[in-house]
Amino acid sequence: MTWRTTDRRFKCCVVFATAVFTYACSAPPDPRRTNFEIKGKDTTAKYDPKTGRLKRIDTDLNKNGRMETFSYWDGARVLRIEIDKDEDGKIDRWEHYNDQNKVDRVGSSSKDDEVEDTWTYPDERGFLARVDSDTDRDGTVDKREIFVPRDGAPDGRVLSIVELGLDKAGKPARRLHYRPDGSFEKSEVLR
Ligand SMILES: [Ca+2]
Ligand SMILES: [Ca+2]
Ligand SMILES: [Ca+2]
Repeated sequence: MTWRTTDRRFKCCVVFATAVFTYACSAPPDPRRTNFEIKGKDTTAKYDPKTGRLKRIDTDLNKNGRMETFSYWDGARVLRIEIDKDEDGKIDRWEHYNDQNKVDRVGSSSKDDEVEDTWTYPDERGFLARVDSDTDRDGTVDKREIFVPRDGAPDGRVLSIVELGLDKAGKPARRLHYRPDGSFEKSEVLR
């Protein structure tokens, strides 16, 4: 997934996070009385039997009778939200959260086979900042795209740098630079 220019924001995460946080923070029935699972109409919440802490919420967000959104929790902290957007039984979006319950990165699968190989990072304002890819799917990110604000459009983003051949330490073999208008500027060979 590559955007040369984009206005994309991470709005959907915010909407969903608000919905599940509202759920997580409202006082559920005592989970010890419900075998550590509480079923609602569109939501099932599961609790750790040992600690009683919230572990997971399954949600039918679009209310069509099928759960497609699965969030993983440690008490009031959301760790990860997995979403099967097209409801084909395979997860296609992984939202990873930091310790402030904010989106750190969003994972996706380029082959739609439930293997995360692309991660999109927002900046502090929620705009696209970076895309990391594991193009050969060996478990190590090998490509990085960096986006910057577009000239004259503070809410727009444009691709600025592409790093290729990243090693395990994250050092690139090549770096491509793009001008603010999106045109190619130069290529550096780094090793
Ligand atoms: Ca659904
Ligand atoms: Ca799917
Ligand atoms: Ca790789």
